[in-house]
Amino acid sequence: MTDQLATVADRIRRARRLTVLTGAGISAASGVPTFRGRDGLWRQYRPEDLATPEAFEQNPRLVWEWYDWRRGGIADCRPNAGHDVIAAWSQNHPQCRVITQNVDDLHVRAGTCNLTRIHGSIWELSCWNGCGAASWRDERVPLADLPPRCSECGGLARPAVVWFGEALRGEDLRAALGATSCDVFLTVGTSAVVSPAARLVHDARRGGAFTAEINPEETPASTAVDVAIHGGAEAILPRIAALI
Ligand code: BV8
Repeated sequence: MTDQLATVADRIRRARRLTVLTGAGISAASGVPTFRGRDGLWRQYRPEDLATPEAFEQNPRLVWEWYDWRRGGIADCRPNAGHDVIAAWSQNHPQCRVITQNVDDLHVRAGTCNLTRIHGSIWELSCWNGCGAASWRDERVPLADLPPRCSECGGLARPAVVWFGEALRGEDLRAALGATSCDVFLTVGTSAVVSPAARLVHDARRGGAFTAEINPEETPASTAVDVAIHGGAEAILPRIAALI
């Protein structure tokens, strides 16, 4: 593994453009449950049954109870050493872009620059009726009212996240696709099963990027990347940073 770390560090040192894609695994060490891990959210609830517009249409209170429960579990979580390394690269590396699938905002709390949250934020809400109100931030746990209301039209508010079956916001998708034009593409802590995020590492590789994965487990991306490092992001990223 030491050779792998040295290779990745050397590539990052020489890279003009660095892109980092993260998934739920980067927040695991912070205590945020992953989606598909042993203690993941999928165990207690089936997110593909709840994180959808259909589920919200049918039972907004149940979906909000699930999000309120998740928000309560995330509220006291803090960025870990993996978030901090990525934040430092985003601040110091000339062209470092960070694309996250996570909605926990731990990259935001870590001070990450050039960050695109392609699935939105669990701390932001928007109007379900689409009355035109801009999305707003509400970090109260628990929320005062379930389901919360839009302050503009009084209608239902929804979590400002991208649900399964919903399109990503245009500007986020463009930013993510643009970030695949890079010299080094790191995919960190994602099971690489949710599209379009799972496609990005392949787009980067086709564009000539050096690609590396950091994950304790094998994923569908492991055989496609140049280097697959088996380990936790909170341990591996500081070791790579120390070699740059
Ligand atoms: C779209 C926000 C098109 C909500 C999320 C069949 C039916 C219906 C849809 C589809 C289908 N087949 C494909 C689709 C498309 C679908 C999809 O990909 N589904 C999957 C399940 C097959 N995608 C979509 O619907 C997307 N939209 O395609 O739009 C379109 C176009 C026009 C018009 C309409 C539609 C939207 C997808 C966004 C869904 N929203 N989140 C919420 O959070 O409540 S996705 C959700 O999964 C999270 O954002 C999460 O980040 C994401 C991906 O999961 P991971 O991050 O990878 O997490 P996971 O637990 O899976 O893995 C964790 C990894 O970490 C593991 O590998 C583990 O080993 C590793 N790990 C653990 N510890 C560590 C670690 N790694 C490093 N260090 C550690 N310490």
